Amino acid sequence: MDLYHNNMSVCSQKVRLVLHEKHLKPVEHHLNLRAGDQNAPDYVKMNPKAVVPTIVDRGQPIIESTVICEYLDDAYPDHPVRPKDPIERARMRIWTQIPDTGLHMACATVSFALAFRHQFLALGPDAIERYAAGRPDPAMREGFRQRLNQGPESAPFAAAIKAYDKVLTQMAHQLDSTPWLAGAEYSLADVALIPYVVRLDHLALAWMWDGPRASVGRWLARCSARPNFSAVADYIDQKYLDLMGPAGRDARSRIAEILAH
Ligand SMILES: N[C@@H](CCC(=O)N[C@@H](CS)C(=O)NCC(=O)O)C(=O)O
Repeated sequence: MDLYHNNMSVCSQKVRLVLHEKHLKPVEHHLNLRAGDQNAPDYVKMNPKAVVPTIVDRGQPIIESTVICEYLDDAYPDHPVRPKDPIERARMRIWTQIPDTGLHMACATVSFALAFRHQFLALGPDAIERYAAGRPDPAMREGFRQRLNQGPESAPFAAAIKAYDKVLTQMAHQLDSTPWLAGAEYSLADVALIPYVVRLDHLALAWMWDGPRASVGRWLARCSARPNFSAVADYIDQKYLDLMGPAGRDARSRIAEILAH
């Protein structure tokens, strides 16, 4: 099996969490997303949206992290990551949809506004243009250009913080009564949400689950103590943390203001 991924990408973290849980060791191909490796024509043939991750197994490329995670559990059933109980499995799927129906975009918007756009802006206008031109789809090019101008004062940032906040409330509600998101067992529900909560932590925004949502912090501690968390911890790029932590700390009062309205 081959894995095309990026060390800090949330969707790659999801897939690696499942691979590590199952003790599967694919050949890893690390893509530098700032250099535009994901736009290379050979990669776009496998993943037409030019995003990571992609796995190639049995000669077939498989894309979309949620689909990949379920594929891995179908193809490699040892160390299952889906509850047997149909009710819990349905609940698991409600959680795994959450990134795909809004949280992933919210995470990208928040991460870009606070930190990632500064990485691009530091590259200078020529490199930015080369990167934008390499995106395979005009809507993606436009979205990327817009994001470069959207800082923490922008309306999309406020909407993204509110979307994140809503998910944290939903998580706390569930985790007040069960140890894991789908119920009694660790599952793809937890895998789907871990990277998004870790991202807030990397942005020094863990205060968002202080107080009535403290069950989210206890859940994150339980997730981090599991051996498969090496799929996140062993791939951390310190340069990203050095950028994200201070940026998130600087935005605390702006975020508190958004959440107060
Ligand atoms: N729905 C896709 C989203 C994949 C995605 O957006 N990946 C990001 C990293 S987490 C990416 O490759 N971004 C590259 C870019 O924006 O240029 C999935 O779940 O696999």
